[in-house]
Amino acid sequence: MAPPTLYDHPMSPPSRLVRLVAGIIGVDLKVFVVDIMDSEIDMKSSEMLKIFPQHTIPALEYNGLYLAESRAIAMYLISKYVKDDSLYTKDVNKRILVHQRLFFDQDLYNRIFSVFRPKFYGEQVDTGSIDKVNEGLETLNRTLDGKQWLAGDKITLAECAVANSLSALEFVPESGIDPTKQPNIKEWLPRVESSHPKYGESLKELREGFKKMAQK
Ligand SMILES: N[C@@H](CCC(=O)N[C@@H](CS)C(=O)NCC(=O)O)C(=O)O
Repeated sequence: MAPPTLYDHPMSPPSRLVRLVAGIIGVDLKVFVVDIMDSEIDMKSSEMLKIFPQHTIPALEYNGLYLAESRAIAMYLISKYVKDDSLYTKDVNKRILVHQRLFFDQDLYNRIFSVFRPKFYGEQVDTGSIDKVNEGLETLNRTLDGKQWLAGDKITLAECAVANSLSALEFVPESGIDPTKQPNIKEWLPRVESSHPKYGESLKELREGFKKMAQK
């Protein structure tokens, strides 16, 4: 059977989460890169909205299923292709903690987005947005107090999501936001990144992409 189709872009942080998770669990996806910055592409046309229900990338298409939201796509891929309990346990009392962290991550990522979005448009970042990211990092740091992992005693999908969100901060070093100023994050992040070679590959791809963008 044909693999699911992923519509994404290698420099879109939510897209990178799906690529990372697919890589870790070893699922081959048919990938179509969509350049949402291309003015020729109308993401809000009725044809496009069928594939991109929220006019956003990433989006997944599989046997008549059209799915938006990177975290939901990642949950779907793990639920469908991973038979054991790794990354996304089937135990509801443990799984709900993974969900909680994923909802937290959605909010954290939106805060981070408010800091790097202005750079794309040559605008100034306001200090309030920077404060909100730092406040989110303090919460993350507290969540990790006395813990190795975010949700339970094993690495989960929450780690993929939060580490991926934090990597987007590499785009805005001038913001002065440094997650590793928080002691628990400083210990946790390398633990996550060394847990699977796909993290290193994802970061390398991101850094090369940033370099190319800066040259432009
Ligand atoms: N919460 C969504 C966010 C997706 C998102 O905002 N994607 C951006 C690219 S990084 C996009 O497609 N923006 C186009 C738009 O909002 O119309 C997710 O995690 O998938």
